[in-house]
Amino acid sequence: MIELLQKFGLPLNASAHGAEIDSTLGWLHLIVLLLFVGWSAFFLFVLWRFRSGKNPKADHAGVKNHSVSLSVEVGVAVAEAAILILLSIPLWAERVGEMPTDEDRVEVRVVAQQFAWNMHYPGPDGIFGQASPEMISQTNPIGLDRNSPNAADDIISINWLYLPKGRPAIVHLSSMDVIHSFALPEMRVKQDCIPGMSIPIWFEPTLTTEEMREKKVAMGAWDEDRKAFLNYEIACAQLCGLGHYQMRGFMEVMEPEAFDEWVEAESTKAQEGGDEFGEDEFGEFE
Ligand SMILES: [Cu+2]
Repeated sequence: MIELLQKFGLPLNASAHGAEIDSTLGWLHLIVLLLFVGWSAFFLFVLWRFRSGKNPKADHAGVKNHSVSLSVEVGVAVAEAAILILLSIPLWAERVGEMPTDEDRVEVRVVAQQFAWNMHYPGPDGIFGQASPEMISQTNPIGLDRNSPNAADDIISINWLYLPKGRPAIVHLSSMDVIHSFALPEMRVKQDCIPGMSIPIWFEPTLTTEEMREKKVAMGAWDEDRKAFLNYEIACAQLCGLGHYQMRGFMEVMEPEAFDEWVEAESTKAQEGGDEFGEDEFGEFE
């Protein structure tokens, strides 16, 4: 079933909880397919049963026995309620309930704006520095106050999210202007970013960017333009303005050791007063 969905464009799964989402998606498609076949058969039956050749005069009384139609309707409602109550709600509750408290979890703030994704890491101390709207400028898109406590080692990046493989990632989503939606197709993650709210989501990447590329090559999908995989992408899944189409970010999933090194290096760079939004950052984005 999942292979079939992949043939129709479902991206490969690269997160720990993704298989559950895919199986729910599979059941959903199966049940909707059954409904489609059932209703189509009923439609054809009605066309034949009430054809004008057999029914030259309209019958204004119509059907008198409703027991068959009632049981079909109840059956459909029960099936749909089962998808919602037994499959979807438990899965959803698991995602939005308790956030993981593992020692090795990674927390990031992602601040959406027209039309970019701003990433804010707490740095090696694990505590976010203060950000305030008054501090926002061309070079400081989230308004981070470098002089506030715990802010000196914070890391900021634009349109590139870096995460380690095999460790839970908690992303705190917010927006600076309108409603955006943070979508990571391979992670089976999609959540609206709403102005005035900080919404946490969490997932655990299971394949590094490099492993995903290798998997795609092994599948023989590399040469087909549509399926070629260069990077995990962040899509804005909510029409958010004229530049909505440009709101495309990237995610790099690294080995945990490489990620720790990256945090160390970027944090040092920030503390030495290096401009995080130097040419290389924009160069990569181009
Ligand atoms: Cu957007």
